Amino acid sequence: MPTSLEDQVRLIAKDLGFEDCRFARAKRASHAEEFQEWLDEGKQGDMKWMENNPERRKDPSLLFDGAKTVVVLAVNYFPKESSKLDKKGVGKFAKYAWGDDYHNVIDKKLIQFSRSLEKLGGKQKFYVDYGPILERDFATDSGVGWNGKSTVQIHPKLGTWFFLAEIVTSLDLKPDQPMPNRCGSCTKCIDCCPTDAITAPNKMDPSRCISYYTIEHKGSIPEKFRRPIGDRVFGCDDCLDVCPWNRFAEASKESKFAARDFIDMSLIQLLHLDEDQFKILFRQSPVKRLGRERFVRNVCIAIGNTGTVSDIPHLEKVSEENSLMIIEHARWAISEIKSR
Ligand code: B12
Repeated sequence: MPTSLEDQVRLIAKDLGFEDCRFARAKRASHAEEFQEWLDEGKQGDMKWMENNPERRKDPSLLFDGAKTVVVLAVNYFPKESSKLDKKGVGKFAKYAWGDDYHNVIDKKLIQFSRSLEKLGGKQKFYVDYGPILERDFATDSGVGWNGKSTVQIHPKLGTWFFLAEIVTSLDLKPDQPMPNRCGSCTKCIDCCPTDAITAPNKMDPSRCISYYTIEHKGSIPEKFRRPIGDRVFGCDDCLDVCPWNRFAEASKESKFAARDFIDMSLIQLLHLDEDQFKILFRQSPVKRLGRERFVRNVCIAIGNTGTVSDIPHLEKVSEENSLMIIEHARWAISEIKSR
């Protein structure tokens, strides 16, 4: 039987299937100033929601009266189907999006977690990705991992393939020690980025990041980034794939993160999804939030980069649609194929 409050909380996390659970003080984030600079420089781009309530985002003790501890949780999402990459004519989805939407999967566990903490006398707010909290700052403070040069948190056993979630609680839990940074002189994540988005260690510029353009950006994708996007249709894993710490990664036990069939569909099949088919195919997937128009925009780029003349009639068909954005990207793809 666990005796300390901290051990009781860790046991709840383990029972709910979290791979790691560590504690940090709910206080102003150690890198709050860097975040403010990031905002001041407009790095959030189309992610306008990042501008909401910056003071609260920088300091979880402002989330509610009596907030004392950030419980930082790690969730492994490494899909066991990870070998299925690089098939000709098939678009690439970032691995975090191969299965069901992690927000829903993890939220359910956080609700249960919070109820258990209530029984221990705690008041809580919890978040996974969407919340006003600098998740990676508190992950570093708690020692769940260390901040990699790509800004992705690295866990000594899970590598880079884990989601973060936090429960901010009024329970006073003894903070864990941060973990030493073990990147050493390695710069693989910086060197491999096709768009040089990692501008210095621990600094990345979303306005150069393929993940930003294919997931968050709302309009036309600037031409200079289209070729580097290659065959990617949603997100980018390059700075994660090269990380040497991933050699220890094991497949996630969460069946909801298992790869869904769409990761094997051809680019041409994806190009011709109508609105209803898009919604059905990506039901409960993070891709759904992108919407069909932006998804087809991405697929056009991937076909432009990898397709052959036999794909041109398919691109001509979508260029008859009434979305100016789709028409423009389909025409770009046709001209790219013709220029090869
Ligand atoms: C906005 C956002 C994005 C944007 C911007 C990314 C960015 N690097 O800022 C875009 C769309 C590009 C993006 C991409 C991805 N994202 Co994202 N994203 C977020 C979100 C919502 C906010 C991040 C943020 O505040 N950015 C602002 C900058 C200033 O903050 P930051 O990079 O987190 O930087 C801070 C840390 O570096 C911190 N820091 C912490 N420790 C240390 C130590 C030192 C020494 C230093 C100097 C700094 C430092 O200081 C900085 C300033 O506060 C978080 C969820 C959240 N609420 O935190 C998820 C989150 C960061 N994303 C996540 C994921 C999975 C991804 C992708 C891997 C998805 C993909 N495959 O396409 C990529 C990775 C790209 C990358 N290299 O970061 C996970 C990362 C999990 C992990 N293991 O790190 C998060 C935590 C979501 C989650 N709950 O799991 N994302």
